[in-house]
Amino acid sequence: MPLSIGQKGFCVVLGLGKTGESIIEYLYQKKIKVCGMDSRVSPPCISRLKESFGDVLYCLGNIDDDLLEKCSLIITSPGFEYGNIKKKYGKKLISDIELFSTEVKVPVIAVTGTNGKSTVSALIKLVLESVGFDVALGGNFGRPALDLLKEKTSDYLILELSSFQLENTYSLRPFVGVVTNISIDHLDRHLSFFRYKKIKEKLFEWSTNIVMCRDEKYSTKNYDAATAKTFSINKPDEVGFGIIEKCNKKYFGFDETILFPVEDIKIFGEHNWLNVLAVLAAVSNCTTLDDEVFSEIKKFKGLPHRSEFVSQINGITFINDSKATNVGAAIAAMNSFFSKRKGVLIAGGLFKGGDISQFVKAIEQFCHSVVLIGSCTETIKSTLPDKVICKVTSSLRAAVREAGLHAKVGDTVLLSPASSSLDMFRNFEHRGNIFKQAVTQWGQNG
Ligand code: UMA
Ligand code: ADP
Repeated sequence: MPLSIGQKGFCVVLGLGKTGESIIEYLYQKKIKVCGMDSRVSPPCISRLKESFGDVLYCLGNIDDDLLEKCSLIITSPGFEYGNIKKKYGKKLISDIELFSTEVKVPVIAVTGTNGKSTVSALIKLVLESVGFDVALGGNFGRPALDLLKEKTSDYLILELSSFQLENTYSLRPFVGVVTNISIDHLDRHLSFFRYKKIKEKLFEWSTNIVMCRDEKYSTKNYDAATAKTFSINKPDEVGFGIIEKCNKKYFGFDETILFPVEDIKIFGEHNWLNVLAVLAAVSNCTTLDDEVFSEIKKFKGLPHRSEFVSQINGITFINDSKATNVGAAIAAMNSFFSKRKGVLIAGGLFKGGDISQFVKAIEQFCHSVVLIGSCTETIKSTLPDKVICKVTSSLRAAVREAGLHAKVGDTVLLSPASSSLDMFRNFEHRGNIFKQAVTQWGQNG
């Protein structure tokens, strides 16, 4: 267990992005001496930081080992690749989530998992608000966790947590902990699936009420009927949510109770059924599952860049799933959009590591054509069978034009890259927005 905030000495904050800024503000208000470090010479928020917290020491363009040695605590941003710093100073290295955990008084609903975190977190917030709770949401969702401590009237704080944020966290004890699913991701950072999985599984130990998927291998080991609320794409059971089939119609259900028809929700695909079941299980720890809850879930149209309908042009449907940055997410999207009819997939980018063979198997099953972009095109192309048409383009706009050439009336063109966007775009939102513009342009020109 790392040291607590040094009363004597000073703290070092690694990374001066959104998280770094929130940590500096937090420590500054507590009158703790702090030094902010960033490997960039001019991180985006540096002028704002210097204006608001002028007497903080900023170390830019390099990481000063001498200061790391002398400080009493190092607090890292999730995206900061600390490599040797962790090896050398691991005992005094913590995350912003650890700081948050030592201070928070309000019950926390923590959501982690490989895919579906944002969708589940956003929907939990909407549902709890609809029944009258005051709720704030942050963490990986965008608003740093320490900012949430400013919310003085909240009944619940919802934290979307990435593996990077859970990694140097020790004291978080959520009232509800949701693990949506676990599949291969971020191998570039965690090096092995085992290590990545172990980090996510911390929530099983820490949460008073755990919510998890019965269909996943990880859950069998951690399944504790006494405290767990589980969900499954199959039939519900006495402690679990699931899908009930009656007279050829599917319903969300708990035990033997039918809750509402699956066809009433607006978000698309079986993966979103699982997300809805996770939300039902999570909020059942806070409120009664009644029509008010169900109607909020039915209204939810989903978040941008996640299985987002863009338009239908000349009988071809375009879907923006830019947030699918790993293999598991892209397979879930293909399964949703191409299960009745094969379509055209646009994929590729900066590959984070994952089971390429599963991805290729899904492409073979679901796609008649694939258009590849980004730095991992060769990795994917070399493994594809000849029967799938495969084209490589140098830009996303060209990929949309190429996809348009191969799509037939009635087909869907799906951007679901299975890779991060950082080799060609600022982030997944930038990639999704360029895709949407390219589709509109294609419609006007084609
Ligand atoms: N930096 C260095 N050296 C490095 C790496 C980064 O100095 O080796 C510096 C950068 O120059 C930059 C700062 O560190 O100034 C950036 O820190 P950061 O990448 O942690 O960015 P933040 O702005 O603090 O955003 C982080 C999360 N980013 C990552 O985990 C990469 C945001 O999640 C999160 O919303 C935010 O904190 C608030 O909690 C984004 C994300 O991409 C959405 N998450 C990944 C994902 O969803 O897959 C995990
Ligand atoms: P996260 O915050 O974990 O990245 P999101 O809700 O933003 O999750 O969804 C990201 C992508 O993951 C979506 O674009 C979709 O392709 C896929 N996805 C969403 N929910 C699930 C799920 N339950 N299982 C598998 N894939 C999913």
